[in-house]
Amino acid sequence: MQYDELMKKCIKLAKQGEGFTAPNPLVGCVVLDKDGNEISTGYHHKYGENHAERDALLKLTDGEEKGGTLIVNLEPCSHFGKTPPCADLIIERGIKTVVIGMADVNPIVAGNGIRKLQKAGIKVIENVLEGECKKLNEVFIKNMTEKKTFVAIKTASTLDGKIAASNGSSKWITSDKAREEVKKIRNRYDAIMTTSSTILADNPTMLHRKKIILDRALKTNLEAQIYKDGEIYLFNTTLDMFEGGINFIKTPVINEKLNLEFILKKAFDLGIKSILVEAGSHLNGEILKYTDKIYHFIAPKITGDNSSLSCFDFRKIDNINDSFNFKIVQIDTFEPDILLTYYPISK
Ligand code: AOF
Ligand code: ZN
Repeated sequence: MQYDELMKKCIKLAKQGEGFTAPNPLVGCVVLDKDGNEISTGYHHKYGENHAERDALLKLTDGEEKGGTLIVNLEPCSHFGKTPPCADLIIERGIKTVVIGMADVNPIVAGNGIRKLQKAGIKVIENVLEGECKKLNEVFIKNMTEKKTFVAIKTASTLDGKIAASNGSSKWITSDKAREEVKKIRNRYDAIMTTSSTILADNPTMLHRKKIILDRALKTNLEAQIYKDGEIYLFNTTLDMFEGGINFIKTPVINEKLNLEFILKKAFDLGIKSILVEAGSHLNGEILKYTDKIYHFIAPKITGDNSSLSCFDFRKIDNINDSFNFKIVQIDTFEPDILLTYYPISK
């Protein structure tokens, strides 16, 4: 209870690194002096740079942290990586209490940081706001524990669950405010993923550093907007080469569709640790079983169109009990639209 607010501050600081720290976690840190006054903050800015604890402690040069408290959302590291162990620096600086949000899931740290601190006589308070800290680093946790890429879907529908009118046009379902939010969501992920169908229907730009495009028969025009920026990974069934700035990746098929398991594994091996899928009904449906999180914008509109697709149209079921089930964890408003954020309950 006592440290909840400070842990929230660590989470907020950590988020400043969003989009830059992968494959490393998001970490923020607050330092208090022996009387409980806040004297420094820090966060992990970018992959390869100082860890949050080091960032905060190196700002202190007069020893005012001696006997103080350090709050951090992830267990301090104990290993020599890109930088020396944070636990050593914390000990060196004479910190008396360390408050941690969650233990590190990285096997080379996993409890060793905590033990190192305790051995040096530091009091360690664990699992403060653990749930929120785990949510903050859900991508890092999945990568480390399952050795798999985190997959999120962003979709936008009308109240009747439609993503397009019958002519296939879906580009402008939601408002400007919702679309601004989509840009922020995109930035949190290493890559976006879309399909030839979406490119052919909407010619979207989808500004991003890395783009995964599923185009089995290479139907899209390489002059389309989407190809104008970012690193491109074009999964298809024929070409396997790097040409014209595009990584063509030859991909096996299952039931005439590109093999998603192959694609996700390939992405992980290429260092793409999180993906935001922005496509239509079919890919959304096919990838649902590999999906960790869904961002679903809903616009207060009803098309009533009985021939247009919904956001996840991919099969026929006879029993509602065969549905995929989710837990809605957040509802935000982007006037006049809403955003539901939900996670699969079991996979
Ligand atoms: C970070 N930032 O603030 C903390 C991390 O590759 P390295 O040497 O930077 O080490 C990365 C590991 O360090 C990471 O997997 C995690 O276990 C631990 N803690 N990492 O990038 C931080 N505290
Ligand atoms: Zn560290």
